[in-house]
Amino acid sequence: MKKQPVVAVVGATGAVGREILDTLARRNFPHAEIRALASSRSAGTSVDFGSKQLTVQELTEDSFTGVDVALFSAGGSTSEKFAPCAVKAGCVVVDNSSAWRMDPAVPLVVPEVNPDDLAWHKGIIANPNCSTIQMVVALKPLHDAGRIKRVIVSTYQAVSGTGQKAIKELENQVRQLFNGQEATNEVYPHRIAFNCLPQIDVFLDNEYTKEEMKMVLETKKIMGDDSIRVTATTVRVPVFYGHSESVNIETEKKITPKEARAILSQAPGVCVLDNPGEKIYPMPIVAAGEDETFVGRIREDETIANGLNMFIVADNIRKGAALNTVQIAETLLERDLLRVP
Ligand code: NAP
Ligand code: 3JN
Repeated sequence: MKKQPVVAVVGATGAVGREILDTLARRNFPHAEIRALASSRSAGTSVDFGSKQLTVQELTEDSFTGVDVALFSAGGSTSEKFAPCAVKAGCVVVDNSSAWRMDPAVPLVVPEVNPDDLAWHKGIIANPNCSTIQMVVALKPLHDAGRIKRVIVSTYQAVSGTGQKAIKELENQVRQLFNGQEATNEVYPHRIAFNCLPQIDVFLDNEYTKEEMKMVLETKKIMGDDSIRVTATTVRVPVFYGHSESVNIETEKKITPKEARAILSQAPGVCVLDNPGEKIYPMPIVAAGEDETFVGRIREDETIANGLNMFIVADNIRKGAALNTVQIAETLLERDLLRVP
């Protein structure tokens, strides 16, 4: 593509959509026009794009005329309905929802891990779940070094992963409790302030949540290795920005903690923060507002021959959603793949 692309942001008023606009502006994404789209509820309002303001337009089937790339973050049902319209109009879609992630005809991409999968896109590229993204950014270089056989992950996920309403719910509950009032909840099934909820998304027939199964299935697809066994427990915690993960891996070939630190220090998108003596390790307050995936507390799992434990933290709205989406669009542009085959 020689001309500068016309870009549409679908869900531009949401937590992820606003961060996509900020990321496009911050990284000087080449563009002839940026179109901010959302539902009729917010049509006519404005959103920030760098120092400019964009007027939000209502998303309709005709919104994609003349658009080269559309970055979707307006939920799965919106993606299911409108992504095919966009592709029909000749627009490449990068979709943040789970609607297309496990479709065998749709690449599921983390640019640091499997950028070559972009080559076989047919118009839609799926952005993985935030918890999966930060885990595979850290695990891929270790898989390449020693082949990961099994992953056990427990997450500590921020409320921003649920969107604007959940951010407000935590704020309100903290205010209510400090004022001696009862905390009210609408978004989550229980109080989130000063609590942890071992439920993210709905429960499935196998007693795992949908979020847990997203981590299991998406990890295998992105790493291109169905034989990796993954089991997950996903937990919502009263943190605003930054998902944390306790990750245990078993590898075929031994990797010592020192070797893991050296490998991860060279890995794209990873920042090793691992100096326990100085109380240096990843935390949400370190990762919030940053692009990198932070890894620390790297240590041997002494219960098995080839095991490692680590703690992985990233900004779920940045690397977990907006940044990864924009990096996909940047890679499509660099590789001249910004067209529907
Ligand atoms: P949010 O803050 O609630 O924002 C939702 C956005 O979607 C708003 O812009 C909203 O527009 C728009 N929208 C909703 N229904 C629409 C419709 N029928 N037509 C057009 N626009 C519509 O949620 P969020 O946190 O930004 O998340 C949005 C979606 O992104 C999620 O549902 C999920 O699929 C995806 N997501 C992915 C990850 C990840 O792990 N990669 C993380 C978070 C979110 P209005 O202002 O007009 O209501
Ligand atoms: O809860 C989180 O921390 C991440 C949430 C992601 C999310 C929220 C609503 C719908 C998703 C997702 O990306 O998997 C979806 C969805 O299924 O599209």
